[in-house]
Amino acid sequence: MRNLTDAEVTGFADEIARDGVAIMEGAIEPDFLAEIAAELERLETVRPGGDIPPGPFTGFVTRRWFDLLNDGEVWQRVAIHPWVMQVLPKVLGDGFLLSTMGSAVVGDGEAAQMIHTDDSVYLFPRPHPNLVCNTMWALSDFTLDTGATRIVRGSNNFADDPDMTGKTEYEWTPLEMPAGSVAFVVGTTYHGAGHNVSGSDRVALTINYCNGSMRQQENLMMAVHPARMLTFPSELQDILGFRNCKGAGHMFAQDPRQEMLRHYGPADPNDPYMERRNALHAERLRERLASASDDVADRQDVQLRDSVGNTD
Ligand SMILES: O=C(O)CCC(=O)C(=O)O
Repeated sequence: MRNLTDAEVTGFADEIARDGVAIMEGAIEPDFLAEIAAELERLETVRPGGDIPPGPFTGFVTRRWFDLLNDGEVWQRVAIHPWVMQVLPKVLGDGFLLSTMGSAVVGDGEAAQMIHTDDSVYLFPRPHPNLVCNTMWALSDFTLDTGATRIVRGSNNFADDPDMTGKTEYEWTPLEMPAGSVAFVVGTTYHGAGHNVSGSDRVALTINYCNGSMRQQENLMMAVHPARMLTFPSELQDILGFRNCKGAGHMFAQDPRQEMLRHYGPADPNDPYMERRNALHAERLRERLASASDDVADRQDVQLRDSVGNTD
């Protein structure tokens, strides 16, 4: 794949600063897209229904798989997409990190998600520097009918965070883009998944990055066995947290990889836990279901029975 020109990188960064969003069409080459789609199909068989129980915010017929770096090798390439890696330093600064990787396969009939921002996970009042930049990967067409993300353009420059009571109507536009596109959605932009009335899945990924001074949303450093992480491409290791950011992230005031090699090396892609990980799927979801509120639990229970079998 060719690199973006400097003018293209600047163009995307300017658009993100102005509108809070920018679309790169043709960013996912057809073979790459097919590999990701096949991996999602595999996940549907090993962890049916996604990794989190259905709920009002995450969706009732939306499949979200996480901890993807412990799945197929393709996710390592998704995390360091060359165009994304070119644009992000202009949005988040040089020490940016991978924050969370998930699928967002929005099933037919899913209601629209509440309008929210992705940096609300950090309790900093506006205005603040960019803390988060999400990338929405369209593996199928994003249209109004398929539930394209609803975007409030320019809201990244609003003075306040969105009203999360659900009482405020925002003027949104659908993030329409053809399959194969990747859209940047900066963390301050008001947005939410749309209502899917298309009769089929809206297949997408949300690959989310943060400023290097922030804690990552998914606990990526603890999720992947250190010896396995040492087999990842160094660019991916960097954004997992091995690259120091202004002195944060060091071990003995040096790049942590040097000490990790002594402690855990040599690099080894095999993690015996992985054998059990998928098998524990139903147990994990059941435990979470037990702590869900009653109204949600009734709906979740039906979903869970469908996805992982009897919950009794
Ligand atoms: O799937 C989408 O269109 C947006 C998803 C999203 O914003 C979220 O889950 O936080």
